[in-house]
Amino acid sequence: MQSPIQQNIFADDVRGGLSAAPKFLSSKYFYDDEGSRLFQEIMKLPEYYLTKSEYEILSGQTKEICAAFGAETGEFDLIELGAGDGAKTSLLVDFFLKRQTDFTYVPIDISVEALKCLTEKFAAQFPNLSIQAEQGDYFLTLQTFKSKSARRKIILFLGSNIGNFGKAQAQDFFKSLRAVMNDDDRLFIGFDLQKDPRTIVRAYDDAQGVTAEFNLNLLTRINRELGADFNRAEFSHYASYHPIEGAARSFLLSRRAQTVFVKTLNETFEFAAWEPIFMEISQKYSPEMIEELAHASGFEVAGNFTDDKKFYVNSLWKPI
Ligand code: AVJ
Repeated sequence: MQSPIQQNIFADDVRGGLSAAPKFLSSKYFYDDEGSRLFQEIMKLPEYYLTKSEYEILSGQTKEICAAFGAETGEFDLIELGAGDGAKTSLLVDFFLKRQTDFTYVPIDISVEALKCLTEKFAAQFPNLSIQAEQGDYFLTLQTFKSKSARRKIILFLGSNIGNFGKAQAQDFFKSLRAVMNDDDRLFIGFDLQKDPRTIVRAYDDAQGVTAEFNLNLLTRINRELGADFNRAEFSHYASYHPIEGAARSFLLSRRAQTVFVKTLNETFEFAAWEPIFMEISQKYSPEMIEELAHASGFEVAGNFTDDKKFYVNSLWKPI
């Protein structure tokens, strides 16, 4: 459920996206309760290597990663942006708790449902953990960071969530993070690396069709929340990878010429046969791009942790 203001922003964004040429919808709206559940399913898919690679890194190199955080002494806030189900984060939390480190875990997520699940799970798994969950858009929540506490901040941005930003947007995002960070704070980011395009396309076009469902669910959400009459059967999920840009993109293609009415907007939208709606970018990085991005946004790379296949990197950034 969203507030009336959020609902208006959603309606405006849908109007904007469906009126544009080419049409688009923002992937940030994928995560209603059903969308969050579908994303949990995606993470379990054999084709979706990202979660497995990051898990391998965080479980195999926990000690080195925590040492690189420099968090053995003093108290700090462990802030997680887009926390999701916290499966990977629990590896770090467990490690810190066993060393009696004094910290508060601050998960931030847009989905109420996801936060509730996470908080319950962590409360059961770690009775001694201090948790301070925050629901909201992390862009907005960010602004409250500086006033929140004087404690050292270790900010986690895992799961290749940064992939959903284009390159310019990613730089703006890290710059605004930098602005609320102090010199001894750290930022720990999960990047998906460039690799065989076939491996990437499979991850976004799985055999069971869960990713297709994940995309189509946004049409269902628009039907429910904005009174639209999208017929999901008339749209087809399509995933592509552009090896020069390193961009995986997904689209919903209109299978035929059709008209969709959105009641809340009191507007109709025309779709030509095979016209695409651009749904999501999942940017893949090269090591050079990561270095560049860090410097361009006011950081230096203090450490990189990769999996055996070099599919993925968790990069630790230090403000400069
Ligand atoms: C949550 C943004 C990392 O882009 O890989 C998974 C979302 N989309 N399958 C990604 C997603 C389709 C995912 N991120």
